[in-house]
Amino acid sequence: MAISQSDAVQAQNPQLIDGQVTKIDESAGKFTIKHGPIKKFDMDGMTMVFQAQDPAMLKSVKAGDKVKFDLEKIKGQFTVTKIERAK
Ligand SMILES: [Cu+2]
Repeated sequence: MAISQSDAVQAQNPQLIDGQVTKIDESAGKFTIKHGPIKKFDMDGMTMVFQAQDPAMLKSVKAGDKVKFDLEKIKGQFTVTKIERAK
């Protein structure tokens, strides 16, 4: 009953949401993201505008980039708290 280390599944953060940035509005501090289903907010896939928690996030990705991101509801507003380019 040997367990092969090579069978180890690459860990993925299950909380990150798949999406694609369609627009970045630096003056408003917002992203438009076409996102996949978001279980924690009971949302299906759609395109919507999100506040960036940190303005630097707006420079870390470009329109057209596939991304993985995390979302929180802060003061009633959906806010991207983390975003990274998908590999
Ligand atoms: Cu949505």
